[in-house]
Amino acid sequence: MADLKMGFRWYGEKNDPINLKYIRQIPGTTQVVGALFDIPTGDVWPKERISQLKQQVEAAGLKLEVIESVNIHDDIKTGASTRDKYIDNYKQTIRNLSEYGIKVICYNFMPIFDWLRTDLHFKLEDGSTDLSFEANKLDNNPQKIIDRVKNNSEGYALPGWEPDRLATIENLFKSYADIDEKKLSENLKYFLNEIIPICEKYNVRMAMHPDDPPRSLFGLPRIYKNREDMLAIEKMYESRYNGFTICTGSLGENPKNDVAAIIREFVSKDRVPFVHARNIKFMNNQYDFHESAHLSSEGSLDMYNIMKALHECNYSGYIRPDHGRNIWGENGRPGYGLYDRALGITYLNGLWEALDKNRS
Ligand code: DNO
Ligand code: MN
Repeated sequence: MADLKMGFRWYGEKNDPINLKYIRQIPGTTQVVGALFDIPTGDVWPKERISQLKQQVEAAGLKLEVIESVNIHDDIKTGASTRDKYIDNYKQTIRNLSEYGIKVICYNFMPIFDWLRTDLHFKLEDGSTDLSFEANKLDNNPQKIIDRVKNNSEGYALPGWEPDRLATIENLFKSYADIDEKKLSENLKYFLNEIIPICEKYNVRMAMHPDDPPRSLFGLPRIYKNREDMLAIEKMYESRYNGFTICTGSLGENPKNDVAAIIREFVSKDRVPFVHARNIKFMNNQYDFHESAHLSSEGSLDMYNIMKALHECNYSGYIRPDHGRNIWGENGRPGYGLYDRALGITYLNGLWEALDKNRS
């Protein structure tokens, strides 16, 4: 039987209201997916800090083997003359993480900002809230978003749009003026050529996260949107250490992506060390969506089919529920509360047990 290594993303003692003890109480959960969120992008992660995080997690009876994310400095993405310095730092971070037993690093190659939503408190019929994306609510003028974040109307800043980053965002947009998909891909290839040999030596697998949503926004290039992009990325460096995070939600946000087929193809090639499982529901047109509970019947993705694809490939890697709704009055960090992600885990484990028993 293939064993899932089930994990739960945790933002750290200072930034996450969820106690590690509670994560330990979610049945079938053994891993914490963690990061050092206060280390500026581009800096080396110090050993003492990694060691401290690991000790905390282990003291709670859990394991720390997956980091999400070690973010990539924009100078690497734009191919600026300073990129080598940041790549050297990245290599040192890989070595440091390996010393503490880290096996997988999740990262993304999205310009300027991470995943993007237009509402962090989208109301569902049952009174719970979740994240949503509606194209017509996204002003394609980044300045308007900057103003919105400055007024802090969201309560929480969108990732990548944190208030302390706003001053630099305008300059960052300028630095991408000449960067199209081709150039961004060349810069990814340059980065992978440098770091994958280090990953091989230190046994740390890279797992690139899809662009979310999987299409260009604000005219910025996006290079991990679909199967074709994955084929191009895997060819950039042929190694199982050059891998993918398959995020069912992010890829599923384009109805043309057949997530189960993508899983079958890339898991069987051993290019998938990490999976994010979540469901989304299309609305308005086929490209707007809100996130939903994990259950197939609650969203547009067939989560049974997705888990079945993993099971057929004997997937034995790391997986975590991705985002969850805000339920039961928790009022947690949008997308990252305790309760709905715990329900997600229980559901995913239930599907897995049934798949296992059905086979044997
Ligand atoms: C969205 C989330 C992302 C993800 C980062 C990885 O689906 O999983 O926040 O963690 O993009 O770098
Ligand atoms: Mn994800």
